[in-house]
Amino acid sequence: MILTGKMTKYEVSARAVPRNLWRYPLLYRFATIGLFGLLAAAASASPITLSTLDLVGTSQLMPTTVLRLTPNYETNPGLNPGDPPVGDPPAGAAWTPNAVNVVDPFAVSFDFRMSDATGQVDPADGSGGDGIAFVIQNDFRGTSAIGRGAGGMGFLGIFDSVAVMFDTYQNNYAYGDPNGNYIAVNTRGTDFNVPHHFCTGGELTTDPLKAPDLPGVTCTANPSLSMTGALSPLMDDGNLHQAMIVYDPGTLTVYLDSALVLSVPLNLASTLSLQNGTDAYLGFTAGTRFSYQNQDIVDFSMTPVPEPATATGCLAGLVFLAVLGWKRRGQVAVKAISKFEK
Ligand SMILES: [Ca+2]
Ligand SMILES: [Ca+2]
Repeated sequence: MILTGKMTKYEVSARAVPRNLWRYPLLYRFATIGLFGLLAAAASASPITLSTLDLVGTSQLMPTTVLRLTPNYETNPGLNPGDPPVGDPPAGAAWTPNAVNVVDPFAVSFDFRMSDATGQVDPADGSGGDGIAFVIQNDFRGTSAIGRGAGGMGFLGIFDSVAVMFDTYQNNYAYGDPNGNYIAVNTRGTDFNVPHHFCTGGELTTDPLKAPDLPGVTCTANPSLSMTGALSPLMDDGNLHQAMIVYDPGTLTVYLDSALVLSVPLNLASTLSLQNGTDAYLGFTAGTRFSYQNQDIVDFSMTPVPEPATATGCLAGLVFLAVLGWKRRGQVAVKAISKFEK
């Protein structure tokens, strides 16, 4: 249920357990308790109020409780594209005020909207850039962390982080973007993160013969764990899109509009340096420059996922309940037939 669609919120209370439960056989009691345990775990889906996030750079909370990571600098009155308010190129970030456990299984879900795409044309997908990233980080700046805008998407330069990039602008040889509408998962462990995908000849580039984008920065592995091909439709088409990211230690899986688009090997506990060995900040970054768009987060929630052993126990309970129900119906039917035969 958690892996394939929107998170469902259940209302579960002790009163929901049948009052006459204890009259039933022992196995039935365990199966029932297992089922309600599963429902209770699902009920702990926690919406994260956008107004509680710590905002950095161009991020602002709109009156309609939309988190705007970057505005479109070209079409918003009062904003001068040549003079963005924070840095150049512009970048925005927003973080949970406290670090949260990221070593146990969890799922995050958010809706995003990238609208009013104008400006410099990306041959791969038209105007509009540069995209939004979901970031897990324990940077030394904490909730003040922010990286470079434009193709840096607001996370280039954030240390000790993993970024899930929803990239809407194809950058050149330096970054190696496959197209102008794809998703990738990037990390350089505890070093600062980058949107570059390849490490070629010890440099972060796809073409070592050209001047490096980050002179003096060396690498030993590709920053991208994996990336998709061109997605459809365009993520910056102005419509609301739902993203879900599921972490099970060893694997990070990304869903877009309920479709599985990427699954990468990742162990956060060994990849990052975490607070108390367990905690990091969660949040979003975005960047823009010359190719403009509003980049918004509309809602955000986090759900602990039951441990596999618990989930298996609950599943066994559900199967047992189904078998019990089938047998019970059979007995009722037999009794009913016997009644008529008398
Ligand atoms: Ca675009
Ligand atoms: Ca890009």
